[in-house]
Amino acid sequence: MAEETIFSKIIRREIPADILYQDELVTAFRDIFPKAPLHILIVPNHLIATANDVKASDELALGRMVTVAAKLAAEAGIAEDGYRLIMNCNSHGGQEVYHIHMHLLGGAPLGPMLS
Ligand code: DGP
Repeated sequence: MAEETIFSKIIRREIPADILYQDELVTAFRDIFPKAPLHILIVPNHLIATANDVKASDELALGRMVTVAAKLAAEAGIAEDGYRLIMNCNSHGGQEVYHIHMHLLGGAPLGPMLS
């Protein structure tokens, strides 16, 4: 059983975060250490630790994460120029918070992915 992280407290609004979107499946909030002019995290409301733990029953929430990312990118005016969606998995992927999340990064040219 995965342990809750700080993201569960953000989702339940027990600690402060700049929440931009929330529905019954997902929550989106600004990353506290932004790596781009726009850096938003989109997370499922229920705890899934990593991409390795995703089950078929999670597909609705995971799909919603993408549609919400696109909606927030459009609202921020960066959809046409483009943006990057990233999900890190485990240590080699650079995952630090073990509540699966999608990074939405944009607002400037981001350069090649693996530079
Ligand atoms: P990752 O390395 O993929 O696990 O990214 C975790 C991100 O979470 C990292 O960019 C910083 C962000 N983060 C960590 N703690 C907090 C927090 O308490 N609040 C917010 N808004 N972001 C956080």
